[in-house]
Amino acid sequence: MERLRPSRCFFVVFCCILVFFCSLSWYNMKESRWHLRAMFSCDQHPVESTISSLIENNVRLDRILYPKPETLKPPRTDVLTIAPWLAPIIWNGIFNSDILNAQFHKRGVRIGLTTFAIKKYVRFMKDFLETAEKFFMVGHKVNYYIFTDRAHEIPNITIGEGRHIHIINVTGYQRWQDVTMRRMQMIRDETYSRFINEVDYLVCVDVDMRFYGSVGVEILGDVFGTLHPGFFGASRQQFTYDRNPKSVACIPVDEGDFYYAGGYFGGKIEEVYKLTNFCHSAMMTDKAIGIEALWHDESYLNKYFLYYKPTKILSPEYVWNNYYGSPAAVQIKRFVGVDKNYDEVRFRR
Ligand code: 5GW
Ligand code: MN
Repeated sequence: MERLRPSRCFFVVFCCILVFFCSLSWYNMKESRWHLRAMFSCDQHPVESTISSLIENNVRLDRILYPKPETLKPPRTDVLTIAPWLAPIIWNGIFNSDILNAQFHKRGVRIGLTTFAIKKYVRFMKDFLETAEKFFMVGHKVNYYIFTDRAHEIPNITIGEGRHIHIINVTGYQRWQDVTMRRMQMIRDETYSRFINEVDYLVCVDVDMRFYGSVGVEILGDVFGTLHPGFFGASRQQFTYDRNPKSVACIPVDEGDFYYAGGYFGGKIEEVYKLTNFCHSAMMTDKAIGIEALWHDESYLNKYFLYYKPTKILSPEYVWNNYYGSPAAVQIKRFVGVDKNYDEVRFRR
């Protein structure tokens, strides 16, 4: 019998070892398919890309001096400052504007303020804009979006640097209920076609208002609503939600967190799209069976916020009305309803 040549012997041993390692690594690969997939599906390691962008942008670390937050001494104990779903409720005294401004400036945030001045409501525009220039998002990039059917009556006001007024021509609806309710549809449509390219956040407010105090980036968040000044101390039963089970806006008496004001909401563009799209669609569903919720757009907004909780909640400081007096909890009235001469401004209500 011919003896196995040493070279052939080595070859056989080599093959055995190769087969062993191949099967071992195949087994490992099978166990960690996700790992392989992750390796091939990521173009770039996320941490590496973040770090390289940090280096490129030469990030500055600015020193800011301010009093230390005191864990055992909350700044406000007279009001609720956080909802059970961990959304902060913004009251005077609980935030530091210097810290917030510094954070938002670094991001170069762009803010859109939408309002409607249809028919006789153009008369509120001058005070609204003049006071907004003094108090609304001072030092930030602001676009005013004014929906109106009387563009030529919008006053010419000098606007600060980085701020612009944009007029959006719309036709006014005959019924006043439609004037207020169709705001949801118009904001939704402009959000989709325009706002998404121009701003990061939207703040959507009534026009029959005036700013008296600072309204800054503390209000910004994914999606925010505002506590109605007439109901922040009220019980569920007292909330004027729509109670008609046939309406999409219906909220049963054993549900509800807060009563939110129809005249002040906002958030990131995508969230405002979702909110306004829900409210408009719900209104159309009701309209098809001949119903309209008790407080119009406000009722649908309250229904939305019951199931899609706002991530930030503004205290009534942000939508006050002087016929609610001056309760101790409201230390600043930042944005206040202007007295309307009901017969003159409104035709019927
Ligand atoms: C007119 C008559 C009755 C109700 C609303 C209007 C109306 C509202 C109008 O003719 N033109 C107009 O632009 N609006 C817009 O809808 C304004 O932006 C106004 O701030 C918003 C909501 O209507 P308000 O302010 O009369 O509603 P409340 O609940 O603040 O009294
Ligand atoms: Mn109003």
